[in-house]
Amino acid sequence: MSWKTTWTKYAGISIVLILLGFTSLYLRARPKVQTRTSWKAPIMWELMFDPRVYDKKHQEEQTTVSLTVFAVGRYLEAYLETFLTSAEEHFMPGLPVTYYVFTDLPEKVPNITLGPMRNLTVVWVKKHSRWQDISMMRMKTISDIIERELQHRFTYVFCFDVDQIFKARFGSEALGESVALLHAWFYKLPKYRFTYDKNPESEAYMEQGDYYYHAAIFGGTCEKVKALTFSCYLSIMKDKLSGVEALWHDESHLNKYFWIHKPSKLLSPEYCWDPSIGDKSDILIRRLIWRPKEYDTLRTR
Ligand code: 5GW
Ligand code: MN
Repeated sequence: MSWKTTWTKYAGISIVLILLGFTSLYLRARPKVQTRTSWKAPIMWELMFDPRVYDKKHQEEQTTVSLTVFAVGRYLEAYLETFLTSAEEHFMPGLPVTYYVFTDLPEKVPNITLGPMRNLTVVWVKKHSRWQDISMMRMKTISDIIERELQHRFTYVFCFDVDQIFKARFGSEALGESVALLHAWFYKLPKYRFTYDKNPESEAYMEQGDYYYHAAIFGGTCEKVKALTFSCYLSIMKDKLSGVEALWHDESHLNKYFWIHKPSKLLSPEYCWDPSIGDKSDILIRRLIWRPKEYDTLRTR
């Protein structure tokens, strides 16, 4: 074999290896949207990844996933069953998943047929009288359950609002150390429109930020999500002592946290889309969609 053939052979092999190294993410697959943050965290859009690569990796690593969801008061009957049955179809297919359902009505949790390697645990929580507290105090409950149970049993924990339904794969490509979701209503807006908390008296106060994140989904390793939820809980309690409440409650605190502690992965609004938004031009797949708010029946107080 001549030096030339040898050289070509090694060059060929190197190129294949380099390509393989990059194939977990094709950052150029979606030229019209941002696919990476300034701190080099990927923003996951359809076509950027091969789901099989991620599934194989996580199956080999024996990744385990927990999902937390709250269904307190009337939200249980309105949303929980469709949330869970659709999650069975689309959330982390092929991986072991345990749902943690937090509710004040444990006996009303529907009996769902679960796939192999999938479990559901119901945890009683008290119903706070103010809806703002129902939403905010999730941070404390999640922090507690990670400390008590999840950190010993699962690699990752993902925390979801219940008023949504899975429509397509929401798979292992979404897993990462610390994962935040771009808010469907804000991802295209200029920064000055972001609804951060602007009251200097609040712990959530911020003048500027990177993105506007949606609190309907966040996740990561147990360690990172524990740090996030505990920090947000402390900020919420400090605000209570100061007699203030952040503009968008837990979401304001979440945005402040992710401004200081940059997430390692971002999910595009394909992972949590509001079908009532007119401009769908960037949305190639709707993995999860918001369900309509039944304000009259659910939010009477
Ligand atoms: C009820 C009235 C107003 C606001 C929240 C609630 C409420 C929320 C409730 O009565 N029971 C309940 O379980 N929640 C949990 O908090 C659900 O998991 C819900 O998805 C989450 C956040 O509340 P959302 O979905 O009404 O908030 P947004 O930000 O989607 O409007
Ligand atoms: Mn919601």
